Amino acid sequence: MFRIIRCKLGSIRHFHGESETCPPIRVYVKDRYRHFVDSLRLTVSGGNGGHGLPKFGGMGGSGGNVYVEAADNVTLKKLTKKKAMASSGENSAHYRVIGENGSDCIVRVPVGVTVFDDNGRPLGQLDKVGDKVLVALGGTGGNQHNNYLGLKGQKQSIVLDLKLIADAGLVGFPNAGKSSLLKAISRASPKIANYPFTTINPNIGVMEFEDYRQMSVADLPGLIEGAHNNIGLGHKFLKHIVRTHLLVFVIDINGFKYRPEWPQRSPLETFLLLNRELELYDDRILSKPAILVVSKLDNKEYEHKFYHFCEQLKALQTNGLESITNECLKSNKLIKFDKIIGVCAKNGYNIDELRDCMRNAIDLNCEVDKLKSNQLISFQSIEANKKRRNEEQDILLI
Ligand SMILES: Nc1nc2c(ncn2[C@@H]2O[C@H](COP(=O)(O)OP(=O)(O)OP(=O)(O)O)[C@@H](O)[C@H]2O)c(=O)[nH]1
Ligand SMILES: [Mg+2]
Repeated sequence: MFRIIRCKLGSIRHFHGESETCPPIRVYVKDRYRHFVDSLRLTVSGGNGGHGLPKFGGMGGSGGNVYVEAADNVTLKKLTKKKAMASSGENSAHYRVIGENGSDCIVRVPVGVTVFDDNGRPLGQLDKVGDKVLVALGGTGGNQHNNYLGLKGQKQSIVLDLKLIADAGLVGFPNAGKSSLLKAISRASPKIANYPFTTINPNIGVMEFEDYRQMSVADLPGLIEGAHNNIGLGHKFLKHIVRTHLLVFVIDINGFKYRPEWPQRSPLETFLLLNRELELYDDRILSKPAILVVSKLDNKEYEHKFYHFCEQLKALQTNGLESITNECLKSNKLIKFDKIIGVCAKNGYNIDELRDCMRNAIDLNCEVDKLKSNQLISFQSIEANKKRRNEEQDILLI
């Protein structure tokens, strides 16, 4: 009988009985290398300027510059080299009096990267393919102004910080059904399992519609009570939702319980805890457009639970946060949902409605964000858009 043993370096040994029958075969163990990199430090050096030739008044070539450019199909993880260096300019010589310039070095990074210098000052933001930032200038070639001595290229340490740019971000506690939802609404196939922190790195799925409109959705690792104290995976991945147009809160209709010794939280308590964790990370997130998805509504029995939860939320909106007595659940501000929808990822219940609802919300908010950034519309028209959104704000009941 064959036994397969996973060895230290991802190799697999086949054993037949006690004796080894073949040498180890190295195979790629996917999970082992699945490490998501969203921040990286890099040393960049511009090329040195070439020396001039005083005898002939010859000028050295300038050193190349280093640029960081946004491109498709690259990840920060692929940037294995920690240094990026442009080439130096050519010295002036009797056979070529004007030296050639050094070639530029281009560091290709994924879209969504912000480049910072060593002091944390932003040098540029790369939001679309082709966006480019100059991070190190090449030295000037030697000429009569610098005594024919080529200057050194600029050298500095930069930080590349990636914030995924997805249209919508799924946030919720572990096991809420975020990845199952991503699978149901898009073609993504994330890992799904019945234990907390199945997702340890963000997954991106693309929702496609009949008119070829595409929208990206990010499934983030689950947050838990106390994430602000770095419990669980902490707030590490929350930076990725800061730039999404829509937040999708996913709450399990059965509530949440992280460990047997922890209290069982009702859906309302789960919502309040999630709200609190987001507020503790950055309270501006709570002003973002959001919808609430109540998951795992497998059958009619859950209907009354869902209605009850909606009633509780309505009461909370009317009575305000003062009505909450438990200090652990308190926040200063409550997120406002554009829609509340009950779904079941397992049997596809309300999934198409959710897709439509997300699309409408994203389209509306993309429009507002675009106009805001281009400053094409006046404050009044932004307010009009907001008003329109508020008017549309109704509860979609099953
Ligand atoms: N009954 C039922 N179970 C579901 C449904 N959706 C997801 N589940 C189950 O809930 C468990 C957790 O699902 P995931 O999609 O992995 O949850 P998650 O929120 O991504 O969890 P983390 O990655 O740990 O944060 C799995 O066992 C799923 O099969 C549903 O609609 N009905
Ligand atoms: Mg998951």
